[in-house]
Amino acid sequence: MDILERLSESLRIGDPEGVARLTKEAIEAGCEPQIILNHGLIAGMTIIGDKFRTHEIFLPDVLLAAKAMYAGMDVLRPILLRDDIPTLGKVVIGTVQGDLHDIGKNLVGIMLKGAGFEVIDLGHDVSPERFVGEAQRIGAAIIGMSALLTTTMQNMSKVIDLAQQRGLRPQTKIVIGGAPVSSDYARQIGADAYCFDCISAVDCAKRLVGV
Ligand code: B1M
Repeated sequence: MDILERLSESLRIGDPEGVARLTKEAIEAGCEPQIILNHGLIAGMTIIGDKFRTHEIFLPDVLLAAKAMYAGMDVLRPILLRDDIPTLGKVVIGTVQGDLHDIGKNLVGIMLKGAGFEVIDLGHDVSPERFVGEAQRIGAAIIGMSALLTTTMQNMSKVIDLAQQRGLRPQTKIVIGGAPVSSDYARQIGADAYCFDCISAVDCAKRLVGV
């Protein structure tokens, strides 16, 4: 079995030590960090999602897989982050109110930091008031929102409405992402962009700040 398949399997059985060790081994074997992320860690988590949907596994299994995912991200983080580039602008990022899923949002944060953005991560379950208040306080160029639940994605439009009321629009750009959202949804709620993954989020953020 190839190392990335073993990594994905180790994540699926919720083995943080195994995931950390195999992530290091993949790096030492010369694998690109983004390949390790996509074909090892995210691939494993996608299978977990499918099995959870079909009731083959249950919430505690998903939690263990999430812990294992973080063990891999901890190894990759210092490699993906570079501190030798000038700042491209400030991004306030968070998962919307009512939503605890933060793995994808954290990956987006890491990739944006690695590309040179100053990222202010508000965490998960972030209220519209916090998103907008913090963006206003620090003069953010971009507000980035993540949602993984169909029941929480509607909270994105509350943030956009509040940003509009406080006079932050259109100069503060709004980027959204997460499994249930799409470009159509972004258009519908008046966001500036939808990003499919953490790689496209970097290109998208650069385009929005004119780099
Ligand atoms: Co939950 N969960 N979960 N979960 N969970 C999903 C989302 C679900 C699809 C599973 C399923 O049924 N197949 C389902 C949602 C169904 C729906 O709404 N239609 C679901 C459910 C139902 C729930 C609960 C309600 C379960 C329950 O309690 N009965 C509950 C809700 C809790 C809450 O939020 N209030 C719940 C809880 C949890 C855990 C806590 C156990 C755990 C989260 C742990 C954590 O995040 N710290 C968890 C997990 C891990 C998942 C799955 C399995 C994996 C999510 C993940 O981390 N994926 C997920 C199934 C799935 O998505 N396939 C599922 C890996 C991550 C890298 O991908 O987050 O999509 P993702 O991020 C991507 C892109 O979307 C994009 O870039 C990232 C990578 O490149 N992206 C952005 C994301 N945000 C972006 C922002 C951007 C740009 C791009 O710009 C700002």
